[in-house]
Amino acid sequence: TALDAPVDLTNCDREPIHVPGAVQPHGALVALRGDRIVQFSANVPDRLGTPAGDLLGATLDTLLEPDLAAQVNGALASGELDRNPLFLLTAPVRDRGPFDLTAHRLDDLTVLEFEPLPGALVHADAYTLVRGTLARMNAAPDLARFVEVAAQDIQALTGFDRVMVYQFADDGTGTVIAERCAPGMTPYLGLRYPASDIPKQARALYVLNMLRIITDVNYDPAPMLAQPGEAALDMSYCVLRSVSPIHLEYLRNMGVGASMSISLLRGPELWGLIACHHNTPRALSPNVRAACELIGQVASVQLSAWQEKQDQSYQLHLKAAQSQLMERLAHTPDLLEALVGQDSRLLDFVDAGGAAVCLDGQVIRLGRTPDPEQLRALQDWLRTQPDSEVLHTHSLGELFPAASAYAESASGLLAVQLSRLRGDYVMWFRPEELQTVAWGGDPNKPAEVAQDGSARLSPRRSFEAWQQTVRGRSAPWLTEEISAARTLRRALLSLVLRRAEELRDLNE
Ligand code: BLA
Repeated sequence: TALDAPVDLTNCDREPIHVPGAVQPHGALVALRGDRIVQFSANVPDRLGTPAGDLLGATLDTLLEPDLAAQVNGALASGELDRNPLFLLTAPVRDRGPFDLTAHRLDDLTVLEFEPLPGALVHADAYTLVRGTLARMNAAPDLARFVEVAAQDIQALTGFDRVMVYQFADDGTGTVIAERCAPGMTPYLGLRYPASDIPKQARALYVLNMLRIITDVNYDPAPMLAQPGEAALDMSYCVLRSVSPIHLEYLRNMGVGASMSISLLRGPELWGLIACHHNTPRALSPNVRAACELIGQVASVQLSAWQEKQDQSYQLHLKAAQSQLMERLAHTPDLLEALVGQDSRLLDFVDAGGAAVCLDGQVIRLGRTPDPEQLRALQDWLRTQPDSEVLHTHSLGELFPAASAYAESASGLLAVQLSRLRGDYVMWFRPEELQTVAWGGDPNKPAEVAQDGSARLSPRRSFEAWQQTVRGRSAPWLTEEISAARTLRRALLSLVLRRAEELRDLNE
């Protein structure tokens, strides 16, 4: 599904980057179905020395010396190369010098990629280095040191001028949390970047494929040529995949000559990237890339463990507060007393700054809350909200403008509805978290119109730090907190129901 309209800011998340129809031209690509060539990059004749007219429908013998072709065919047929991607060999191709040859299978196709040896750019002993890295990452006492080790060692392994660990927040923005850069370069450490800098189809691709490299941001793509009727090649797993022109422009505007990034996953989700820049073009051999991927994979597992540990201890704390409250509800006949009486842990229940219980026309407040009159207005507004059995927001003022007046104490609201009719609610409030965010460039100007006045948008050119103070927002409510509120709602409703029945029985 090629895009008809030119790619711009409004549709760049629809650019089908996995089927670019071209490769980065320092290497060459050939795709086979069975033993026949069905697609190749237009630079194969130039790079590998076979005339274009001889390729489609031919076997590998046309392309490689008979010995080498036999070796590759044998390896592909042996079935021992079932892992994807397959690393085959370093081999001379005719008189064109040695190439690194890698292969992978996708559906019924076999894709061969030829890359010229990067010569001096191969690290002498990747294995020893990676072994050291794994030990150092293992010994890191905390997440901060851990990502520091990752940045430092990826730089040592690859020689990139700048290596950053980039972490995504829930809203898709990303912050540079660790960095190593060559002397004289402006550091990006601590800067935050808008979610739109890495569109969602790119994030999805980066979950499938852990590593991508742009060897020279100034390249002219080599288009793919295919047999009639052949679908455009899915390059999700190709190392030579030609990348989005928008992103190339972005990198050029940043003064970058080459770029590589390695995915950091937490379970099935993209947690972050190890992003690398070089001031000039840079290629890495397949074994150095494989070492980078290994570090990325191990780092992903360890990151997940760090986060799990953090989450678990908080969840234990929540559970304790929650079971205490449930206990009180079971033993204290008066609901209000159980919720807000002495030693109540209602505030701890979801780690709030304040809470209010509106029940049977009474309003009881704990901690920092809006004043009673403001609470009544909020209650009225809540009653007009559809589907609001449990309503949560970390920027109440955006939904209910009157709340801006008390943003300081209550930018976050988690409200449990007991009876919309009577206006019975339990509410928790979170204070404003004044955040000063250092953006890498003005986030409100993600693009500018090209100089010739055309409508085509290009990424913003300013990468100067841009300060913004975010107001009217609290820390977000966590999934566990929201589900605890749902549980409390069910418990309260069944209590209310039981008491109504008891009352009825008494009256009968
Ligand atoms: C891809 N954007 C990327 C990638 C990064 C960034 C790391 C992954 C590819 C790579 O390794 O180079 C963003 N790079 C950054 C950021 C920093 C950095 C934030 O170094 C900070 C220091 N990009 C835009 C806009 C669009 C866009 C406005 O800024 C679209 C209109 C698109 N970015 C875009 C696309 C890709 C991308 C399409 C995918 C490139 C590909 O893999 O083909």
